[in-house]
Amino acid sequence: MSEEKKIESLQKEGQIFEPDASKQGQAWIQNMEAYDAANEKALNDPDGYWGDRAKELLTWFSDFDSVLEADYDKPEFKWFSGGKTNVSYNCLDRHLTDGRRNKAALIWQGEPEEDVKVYTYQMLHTEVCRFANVLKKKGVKRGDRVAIYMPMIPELAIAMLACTRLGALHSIVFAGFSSIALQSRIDDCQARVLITADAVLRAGKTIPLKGNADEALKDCPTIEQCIVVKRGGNEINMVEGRDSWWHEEVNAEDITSDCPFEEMEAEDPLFILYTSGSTGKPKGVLHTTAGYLLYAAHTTQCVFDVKDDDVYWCTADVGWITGHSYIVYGPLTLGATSVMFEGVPSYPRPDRFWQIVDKFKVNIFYTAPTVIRALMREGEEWVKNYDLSSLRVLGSVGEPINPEAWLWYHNNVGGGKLPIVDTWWQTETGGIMISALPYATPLKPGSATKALPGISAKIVRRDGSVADANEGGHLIVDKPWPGMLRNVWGNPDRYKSTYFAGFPGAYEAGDGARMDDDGYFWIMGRLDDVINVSGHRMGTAEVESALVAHPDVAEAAVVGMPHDVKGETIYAYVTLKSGVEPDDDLLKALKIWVRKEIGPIATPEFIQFADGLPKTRSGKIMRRVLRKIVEGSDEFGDTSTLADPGVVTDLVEGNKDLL
Ligand code: 6R9
Repeated sequence: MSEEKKIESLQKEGQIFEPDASKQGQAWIQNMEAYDAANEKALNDPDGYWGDRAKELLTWFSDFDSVLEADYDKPEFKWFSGGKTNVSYNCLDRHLTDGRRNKAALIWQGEPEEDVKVYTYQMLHTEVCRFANVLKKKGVKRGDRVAIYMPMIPELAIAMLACTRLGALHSIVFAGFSSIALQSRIDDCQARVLITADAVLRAGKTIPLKGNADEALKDCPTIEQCIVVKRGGNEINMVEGRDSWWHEEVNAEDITSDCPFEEMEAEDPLFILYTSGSTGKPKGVLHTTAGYLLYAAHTTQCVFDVKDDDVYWCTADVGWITGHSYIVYGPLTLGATSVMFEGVPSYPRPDRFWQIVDKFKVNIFYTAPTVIRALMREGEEWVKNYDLSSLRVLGSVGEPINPEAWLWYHNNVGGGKLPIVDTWWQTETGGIMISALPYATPLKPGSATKALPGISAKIVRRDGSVADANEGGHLIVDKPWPGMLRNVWGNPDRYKSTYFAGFPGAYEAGDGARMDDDGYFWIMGRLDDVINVSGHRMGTAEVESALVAHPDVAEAAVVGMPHDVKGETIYAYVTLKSGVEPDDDLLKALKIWVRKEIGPIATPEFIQFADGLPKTRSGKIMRRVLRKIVEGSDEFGDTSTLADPGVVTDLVEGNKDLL
């Protein structure tokens, strides 16, 4: 069957990909009976379930007295009260005596091919202790905030773990953010120390970074010290008394000296991470010690089924929550081998990811739909040159994966055999909430499938009543889980109003979703991305999926455009695959295509062909900007997190031509 036909039949019949029978029973949760049993136990006896998991996965210096104290009114959630532990101890020290000290903890692939570093657990422990001693000398102590603004280099993971060793909170700001974004985040959390680098190596270029830090620090009175890693070797400005080189600081430390870890309370703050800024002013999401670490480790185990001799690779940047939980904390708590890659998928050629998979014989590969679509655009020849037979589990995160991209990933990367775990979660949830379990859950392309055991996710109407099957509604979680955020830094009111005010007794995710007749979740995207056409709710993601399923389309973004009669009408921005020229025939064909795929109600009234879409640096389309364009407004709000602000000017021109 041709790929197109297959997609068509998929959407019509809701084709299900059953787990490969010959492999079933191998994963951590072996089949749906085991899932049901775990889920039932976890929902009926959460204290028993999470208490057992906490003892299995973490090492405690003092046992906890209670598993959970929850108060939705305050709101306040305390997990594992009375328990004492330390994150860096769980990620490093205990693996020195459990048979893993010579095992690779981190395999780092630099942007230049020859730049590879491998840190065993022993070596990583040494480096973390050394750097923790540096921080200690600078006066960093329990409860202090340390800002980190670094490229994807090993020192980033070392810095994080060093903070946790001392009980200091890190606040990582993605190195692609501007100085303004950095300044406002440092200002919000009042960090004492900034750790950065001279430059970021990206797509063959040396992009200066320290200059941004200098710019930000002009207006950051709380920062006393700035430690700089040499990565690019470019000329930088060092401020006397404030700035120092990482290598000089570390070399001054005794290579053999240990750094004692702090015994932290379970609920002591662990880190702050500002949400990506695709909506409104960034919020400092606060995670705490034991619950977060447990949840990161637990989900790494059940969703990715990481085995002891696996090579596991999550392609996210550590600057996002995905990198925190699934490059560093989850895998290292389990004693796994985690790959960290400095470069980009498309440089020097669009085969870099597959080359790395082949080179390190990666077993588990976790990436984002935006990456898949970009690589899909380049054609499957790039995948074919490599031996990807080491792969066992494929993952996806960040946005709904449209069936077209799902199938491409499944067929070309997964050889038509591998399960794709489409993982729904958020910065706020700390770890994966809704996902298939590999080799257990029957898969439906485009659906994140079912909530993990113990995660009580529901779709409700505005009044809190549970939505019918296939009825779109608000995604909420009405039982606490260990990885949930504990506050918005410095703003408890916002914590309450954003997450707990909408639906009493539940966490509100802010996403729209529906559940099908089989109890599978279909995430429609942020609720502000839902379009209401003549009273029919429509996920922009659904229309986008349909457009992207067309063979000529590379990417699509759909927004609602105000309409006198219908309330809103659909306006689509479309980028085409290389070599395809836009014309009126294609425009008509696309409208017919969407009409056929979803129904007349979903037909875009306008389709604007564009060279690029406005994306945040994490690859999320900034729909807020697209909506403003169709409203004819030029008040785009904060666009400082856009990867390429120039795209917006082009889109405004294109919009004028069209209307
Ligand atoms: C992990 C991460 C969270 C938002 C979330 C949702 C979207 C993430 C998704 C997904 C559909 C998935 N999202 N994973 N939508 N399917 N598998 O991305 O965290 O950056 O906080 O974004 O991303 O809209 O609410 P974060």
